[in-house]
Amino acid sequence: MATTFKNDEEAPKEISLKDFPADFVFGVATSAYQVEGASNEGGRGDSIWDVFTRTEGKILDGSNGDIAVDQYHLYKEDVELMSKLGFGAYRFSVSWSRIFPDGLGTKVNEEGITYYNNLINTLLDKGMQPYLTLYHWDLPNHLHESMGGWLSDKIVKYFAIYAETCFARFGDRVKHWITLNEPLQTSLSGYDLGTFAPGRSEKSSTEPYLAAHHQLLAHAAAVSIYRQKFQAQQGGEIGIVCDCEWAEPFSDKMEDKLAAARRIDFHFGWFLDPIYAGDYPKTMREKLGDRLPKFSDEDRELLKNSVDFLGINHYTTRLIAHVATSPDSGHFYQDQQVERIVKYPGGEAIGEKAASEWLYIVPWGIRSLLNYIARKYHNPKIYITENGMDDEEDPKAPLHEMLDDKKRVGYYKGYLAAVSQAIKDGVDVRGYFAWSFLDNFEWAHGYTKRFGIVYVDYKNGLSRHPKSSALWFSRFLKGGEGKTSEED
Ligand code: GBH
Repeated sequence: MATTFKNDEEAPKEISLKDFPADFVFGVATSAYQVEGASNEGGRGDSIWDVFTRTEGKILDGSNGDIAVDQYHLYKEDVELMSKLGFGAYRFSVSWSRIFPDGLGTKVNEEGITYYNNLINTLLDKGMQPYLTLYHWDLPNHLHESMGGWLSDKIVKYFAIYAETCFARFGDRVKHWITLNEPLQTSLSGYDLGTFAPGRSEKSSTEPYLAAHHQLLAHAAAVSIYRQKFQAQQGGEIGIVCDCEWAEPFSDKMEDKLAAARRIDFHFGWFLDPIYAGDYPKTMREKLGDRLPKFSDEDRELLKNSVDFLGINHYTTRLIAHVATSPDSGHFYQDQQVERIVKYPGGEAIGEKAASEWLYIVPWGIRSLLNYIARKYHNPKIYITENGMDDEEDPKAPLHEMLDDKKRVGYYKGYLAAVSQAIKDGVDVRGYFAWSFLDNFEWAHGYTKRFGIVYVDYKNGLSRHPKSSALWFSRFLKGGEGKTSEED
């Protein structure tokens, strides 16, 4: 059973750089569709998100990523600012349809290559390391329309061509590769709930599992190409990013403990068990039967140990109880028979809520999660590839109010303290990326939620303004104690 750090008394109140190993990486993260914009420039083809955002009712404020925060044109200023704040790394994603506009991989779009070369070179000039995600949800639309995207096994081949092209063109300078961002969300939100592109919920008892299967095979194919053809000369490393909410049993009852374990299996064991051990978790195989695709012996061999590191996106924690019928809609939750709860049995909230309904602030959850992963998967090398919280957009609030993000400063201090505790527990965490560098297009929530440590003024030329949290990071990274008192 999982170790918990609930009611943790040891968690330090203040943290400093000295609480982390000397070579620990601190970075910021974004993704292509959320920040780049320039959707019709540079020879880029449509992705499924371009099409999805045009569908009435899918995006809360009716917006899209056509312009987003225009990083395509503002990348130099952005890199300059990250570096000035003291970050050593930038995790960004490549828009697949900038490299291959129809996804088929027949002809490279050189303008797309040039854009990422410029971005990568600017980072290196500033002494920052690029962490490149190949896929952060923006599938070339043609691959979806013509063959069903992630539902088709043909996608494995097209992803492999795309990945190989990126290794060949960027790998002389990019030493940290991520194949997929949160394959769970592609499966669950894209093919079960229908809240993300491609917005399917027609066959939600089977399609999420099929989409996950093909994502795993595509990941394994890309890793195998990297290892066989590039890794020896280029000397980089490759991994995957999974989103891992922590699941704490609601009570000491055995059925709740089993429910929490099941929840973890369905949430990230779904991807990590195949990647570390070559097959889906037993709980999933038992519950899903024939709805869960099967790996061939060859698949298993390709999948086993197909990562040099594990990227973890972590935001929040839930209490988990066993229920016959889950209150959450979606087949995925019905299949798990769990209820995700935000109040302890006594009625006390698990943590303060951020702006998004799903995001409760529970710093000890990340320490429990990291310890669980270290124990279950033989202490892998880990990067926290996303961590952060959002504020509600308020078009009427004065700028100085929006920049004064005390709650976010508290979030980062709490979570970083818990990460440093996990390192002391023996978990092999090598780096940490704040989500996000900038306010940006928050998927189905459009621009109504702000996750940035840097504010973007949507009404004034998308100008960038560091929030208190960015300034806090800056002092922290320069070896200051990380106290907020100076600006309070
Ligand atoms: C990450 O996903 C993404 O990688 C990143 O692109 C994103 O901007 C960031 O989180 C913040 O959301 O309100 O019912 O629609 C984290 C996992 C999956 C959590 C989708 C929120 C939406 C729930 N996220 N989920 S709902």
